[in-house]
Amino acid sequence: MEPPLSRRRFLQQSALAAAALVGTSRAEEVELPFANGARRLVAFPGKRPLLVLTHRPPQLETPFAVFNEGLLTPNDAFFVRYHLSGIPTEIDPATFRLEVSGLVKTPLSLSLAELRQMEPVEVTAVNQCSGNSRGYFNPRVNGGQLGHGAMGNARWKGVRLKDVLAKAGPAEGARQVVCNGLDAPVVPATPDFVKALEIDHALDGEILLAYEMNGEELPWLNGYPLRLVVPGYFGTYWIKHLSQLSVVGETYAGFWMASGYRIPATPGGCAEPGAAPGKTLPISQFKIRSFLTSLSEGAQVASGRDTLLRGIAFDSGAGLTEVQVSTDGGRHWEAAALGQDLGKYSFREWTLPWKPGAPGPAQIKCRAFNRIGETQPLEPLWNPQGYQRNAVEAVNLQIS
Ligand SMILES: Nc1nc2c(c(=O)[nH]1)N[C@H]1C(S)=C(S)[C@@H](COP(=O)(O)O)O[C@H]1N2
Ligand SMILES: [Mo]
Repeated sequence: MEPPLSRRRFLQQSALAAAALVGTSRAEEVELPFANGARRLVAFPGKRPLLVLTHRPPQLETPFAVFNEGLLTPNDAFFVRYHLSGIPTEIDPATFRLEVSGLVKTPLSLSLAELRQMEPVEVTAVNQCSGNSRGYFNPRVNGGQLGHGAMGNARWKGVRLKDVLAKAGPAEGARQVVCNGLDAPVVPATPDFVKALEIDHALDGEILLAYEMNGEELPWLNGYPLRLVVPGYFGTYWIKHLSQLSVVGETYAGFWMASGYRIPATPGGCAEPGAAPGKTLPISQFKIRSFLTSLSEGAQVASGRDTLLRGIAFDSGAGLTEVQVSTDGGRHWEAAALGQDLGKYSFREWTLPWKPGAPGPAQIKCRAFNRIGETQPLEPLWNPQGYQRNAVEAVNLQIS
């Protein structure tokens, strides 16, 4: 371990070149279950081999089996999403500053040491990309063809955004907080990745500026040295390498708010394939989801042998009430047992004992329910960007 206040460097060129080389020669491959689903497993700096969607910028997906190993996703297995190839490659934690400006009484320039002196807070929360599971959309849509691995659950430690904003003192007329990180476009035509939070949301005390993840400093590719954690909200708001907060008096109109990451303003955020685009809204909170993790597509199970089905569920923080499981493709449903509660924004484990019947094919499905009456649709909803899939997923097994 380097001392905490020395310069940190991400050996991008050499490491990415090495990764690319591995990618073309001996890397393992996995096949996601949709067209063009072949993915190389490549280890980027600080990461174990993950499914590569793109090298530059790094877009890496977690192998699904990791979700069966524990409720917290290990840092070296946590997915990675960037939009811009200009990711920071060198950051000096001694000179790094978070600037807070705009409609505030006292503009701030905070060092990491100053942030660490503020009251620390921890939350266990799922980070999930809006496009998680996009590869399953039918009709297919543009964008990264992700399996179910663009999500992860971690214990985040940092300071409340609310406390940082209170130090600056939002002025009259404050409407949004505009958030930017150290990454930048490589050509001026590409809009910088900047997101905005409504002021009430920013001040509700739930959002963190995190400097630790699962008890360690943030991995480089997950936003070292500081990132936003926006519990219950899609990953697009979880700005990495966070360096600027600006309080504004209007609705911020940057590309990634006004054009990107928007969903149809319809119930469920869905649309008919081919329909003319209508009114849209910025994507916001997760839809409720659940997955079987203990058995994967095509697995063999023994007829008559006691088997424990296990999986995970999560929602946007409303509170899970039940997970139901079907072992006959959706005809009958049974309530699973819910595991330890790590907090309302965390993955929750579910288990159900099962004795597979006569040899032949079997299909397992699961669906979660929460306190506000949300559940998962049996048939997938569609939208043109391939966002927020939460349909009941089916896993086909062979009983032998
Ligand atoms: N600075 C910066 N932060 C970012 C992004 C980005 O491109 N740049 N992508 C966002 C998106 S869309 C997602 S899904 C999450 C992914 O977080 P992770 O890479 O730590 O898994 O980061 C968010 N924060
Ligand atoms: Mo994302």
